[in-house]
Amino acid sequence: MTPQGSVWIISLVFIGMVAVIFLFTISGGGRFANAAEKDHVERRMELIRVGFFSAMMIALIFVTFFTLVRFPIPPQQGSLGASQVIVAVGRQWNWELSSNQIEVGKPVEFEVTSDDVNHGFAIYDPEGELVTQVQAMPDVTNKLLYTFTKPGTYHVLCLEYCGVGHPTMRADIHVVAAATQGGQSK
Ligand SMILES: [Cu+2]
Repeated sequence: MTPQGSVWIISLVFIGMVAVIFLFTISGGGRFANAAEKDHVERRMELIRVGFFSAMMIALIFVTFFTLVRFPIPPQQGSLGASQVIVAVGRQWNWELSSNQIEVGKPVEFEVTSDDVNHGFAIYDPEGELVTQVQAMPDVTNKLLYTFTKPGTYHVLCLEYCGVGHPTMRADIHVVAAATQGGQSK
């Protein structure tokens, strides 16, 4: 389901729940035989309201927890343990990559920085869809961890306007089948 679809369903469910409370309140109001009955009904209504909103909060916590997408930026301190590491430096106006060969199916750690101004390090797949990105900043190394799942020629583009040569900031990354070493890989 698309994120928009999920948001629609969640919104409609909660709108429905609030509507039920309104209808319940309206239908129960303004007809008490005496003060004791009014107190009794009001206490019952309060219990129902508290229970209802508690249930809503608990449901919301569960829905939120189980629909959260893992934050795509890995820990920035220490090693990420990836077998492939590529240092990427952005500058006006090109990308310098320590390697442009990546083995498919194995995590690769990008260590991204800039020589001059802020750039946006973005990797697009062969169909032109953005697969991952991180900011390239001077004096800072941002780590990006990504596992390519299909081979092909990927393109690195700059996502942050950085001067007249910005559209020419382009590099290719070749994602290839895993090398066979000692017959272990297949
Ligand atoms: Cu740039």
